[in-house]
Amino acid sequence: MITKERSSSVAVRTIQALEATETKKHVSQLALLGGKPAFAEGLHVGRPNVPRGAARARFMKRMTEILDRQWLTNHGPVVKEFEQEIARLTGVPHAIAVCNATQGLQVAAKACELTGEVIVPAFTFIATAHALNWIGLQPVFADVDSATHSMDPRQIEKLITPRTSAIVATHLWGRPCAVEQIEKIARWYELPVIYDAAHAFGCSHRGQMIGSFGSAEVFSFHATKFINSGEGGAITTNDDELAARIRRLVNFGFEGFDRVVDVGTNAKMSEAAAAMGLAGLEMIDEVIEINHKNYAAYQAGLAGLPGVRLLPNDEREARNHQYVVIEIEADRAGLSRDQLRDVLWAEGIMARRYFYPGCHRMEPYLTERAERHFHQVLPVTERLAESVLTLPTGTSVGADEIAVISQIIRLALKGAPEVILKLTGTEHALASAGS
Ligand code: T4K
Repeated sequence: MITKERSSSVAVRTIQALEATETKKHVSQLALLGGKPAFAEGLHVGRPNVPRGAARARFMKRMTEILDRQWLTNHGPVVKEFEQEIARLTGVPHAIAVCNATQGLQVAAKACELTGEVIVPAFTFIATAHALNWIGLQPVFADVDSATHSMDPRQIEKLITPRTSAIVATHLWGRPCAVEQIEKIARWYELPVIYDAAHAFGCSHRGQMIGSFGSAEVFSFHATKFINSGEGGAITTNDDELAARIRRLVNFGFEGFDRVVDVGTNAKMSEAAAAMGLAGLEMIDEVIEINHKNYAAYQAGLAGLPGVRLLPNDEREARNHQYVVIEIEADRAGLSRDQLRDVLWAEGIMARRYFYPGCHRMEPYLTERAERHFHQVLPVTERLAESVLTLPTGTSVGADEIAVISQIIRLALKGAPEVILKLTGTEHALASAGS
């Protein structure tokens, strides 16, 4: 295995795969079957894009200024600058920085005065549902659309009851959900829509930036997001009154000194986090370009593989390409998603089965549904939970690593019977894999 550091202004890549590219030509060389792992150090989904070179120097300078100023949080100048940049890039009048998107969703829900039930997609990160549950709301799960992986608008109406107070839809993988259809239903039933836009910073829908839809949208700048502030997020809105309320709620309900007018929380972003976020924004075009190239490399590497579907991206729209998502159709691929994941993990390719097993199958929702004898069928969520795998991208990987990953997937599918035999330890597997 070769380990060689290479860096540009943002790329933080460890080229560890060259030998593997040259040598992994036969199934028996797969690490699962006794070969050497391709990536000794591990390739992760969600490896942070950290500032390098000039961007790092500017980040360090900002940190020094923060320390010298002795103003560390509570809407300091760096947070204000970060908010202005978010507002500018999303084209909204109001962006309120928060400590993470989970709190952001809670604050947005409180600001919109949600009560009772809220319709959410079942196939999303658990934070979408938990954020609402945490403030006493009941998430009601809607199935998602096969093509977009986001909430299927056709499933919404049948879930609306007199207790429904809102729709919270996710733009999963940074691909916009069915905004028009969802908002049409919401208007008819006079429900606010909040978007969980945790994945969708820098993305557009019909030429309009995500951030400007619904009552409010909530971004995440967690370490694993393509723009990160360590922990962090932002709520964006076009609504002046709602923005003023959100600002109060983020800061304990204060309106000026000594005057509390609302039950608020502490969801403020710190100056250090904002400095990291600004460093990310300075690199945004470069990071998106790297992600886009990585996506194209996967497209080429995985082309023609039966049963492997790389989720397409609409090239006419702005996309951040921060998630590379494949669906494995086990019958055609010869391996199930989980079997392929086992092959990849053995190689140090830490592909993730986001968002298995679906929110409705996690606690407390699983037990609640069983207790209510609520046997709602969510066929698309169930299928995606068994078939989706996200692959490493970002500034830590490049064409060399992606060629190796693709070749390993190719070899694994070619040698499916041996892989299954190894994983299950039964001769029977060979027969069933061949059928
Ligand atoms: N809504 C949606 C749709 C979301 O996806 C999320 C978060 C939220 C809301 C809530 O946003 P925040 O409240 O977090 O702002 C990760 C993230 O923690 C989470 O933010 C993210 N979505 C979710 C999709 O992924 P895990 O449990 O997969 O994280 P973890 O610790 O396994 O990290 C993923 C990989 O990243 C690791 O294998 C290694 C790498 N990593 C991670 C960190 C934190 C690093 O290399 N360095 C790091 O510092 O949830």
